[in-house]
Amino acid sequence: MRHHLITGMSILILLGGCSTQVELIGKSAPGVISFRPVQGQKKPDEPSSLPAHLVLDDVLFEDPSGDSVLDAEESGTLTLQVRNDGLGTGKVSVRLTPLSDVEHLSFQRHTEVGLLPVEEAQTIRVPIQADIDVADGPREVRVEIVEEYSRTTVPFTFRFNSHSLVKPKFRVIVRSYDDGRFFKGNVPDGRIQAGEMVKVVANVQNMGGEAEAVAVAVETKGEEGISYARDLQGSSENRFVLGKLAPGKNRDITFYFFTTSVFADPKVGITLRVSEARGRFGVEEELVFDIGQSVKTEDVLVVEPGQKRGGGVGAGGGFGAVSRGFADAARARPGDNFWH
Ligand SMILES: [Ca+2]
Ligand SMILES: [Ca+2]
Repeated sequence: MRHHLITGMSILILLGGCSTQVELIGKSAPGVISFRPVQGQKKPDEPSSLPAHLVLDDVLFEDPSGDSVLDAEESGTLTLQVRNDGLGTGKVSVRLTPLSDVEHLSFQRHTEVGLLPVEEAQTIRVPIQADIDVADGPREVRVEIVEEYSRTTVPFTFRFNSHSLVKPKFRVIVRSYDDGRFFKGNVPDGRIQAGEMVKVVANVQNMGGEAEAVAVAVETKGEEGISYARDLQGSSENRFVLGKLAPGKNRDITFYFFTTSVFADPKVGITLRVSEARGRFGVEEELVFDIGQSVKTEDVLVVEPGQKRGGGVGAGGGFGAVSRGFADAARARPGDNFWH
């Protein structure tokens, strides 16, 4: 049974100043020991016999829109290029500690990276997400690349800006209408009379930020004496799918309404309900057609493209700025402010 006690143990053999680690393997018969070189590989969490030394070669922040600002609903990536120029394998993790308000931002506070052998580099990616309710503001996060065996850290302050959502804002107008001869009962005088069939070209314009899955439902709210038709074939389909509506873009929708000849109300109200993918920026607008009157039509407004907000990764954005203090930082030890 004696051999079982040494099976799996490690022996450090010093060869002319170089160290080679070997590991006993198998269940050798008593008195016979077989071994093979481990070639730098160690069991997990087994500290290296020589110290690692981590160097932060590069820091990069990327975001989907490419403006280096973390916009609402974006997921950016903080990329760290770490190299071990020490003498032993390092065990690497990354710790992020908020130094500013990080409400509506989410990121892993601690990420295990794993073992980093001597002379090897590792790219570490830390996702940072901003949800829909994130506010405008500068943000600061303390980033520590930790070498777990020696408990040394490479710390720096990562600064970036977050921007709140530019909300979609819909404008609904009557662009044009027609009480013409397509229906023989019409009096084509530009005024709305009871008993007429009116063709309406309504327009939905996005005056705000990006909108997806935009749809419009046209409703007469079941009011008696008013009927809706999508076309002159009599389709009752009242939902118009507009899809993506970029800032400043607009789309026409065309539909018809008609009233009975005994329609007594002073006005016809048609409700347009605009919805979008996020489910919270839709609008409901009533288009009003006064009986006996002509209808006020409006033009689509020209929307200036929104001023692109600057900011970037802020003061700490450039790697030059971020890299200040690396040399000192790398020597930080437990008990220093760098740790915990
Ligand atoms: Ca962005
Ligand atoms: Ca008329």
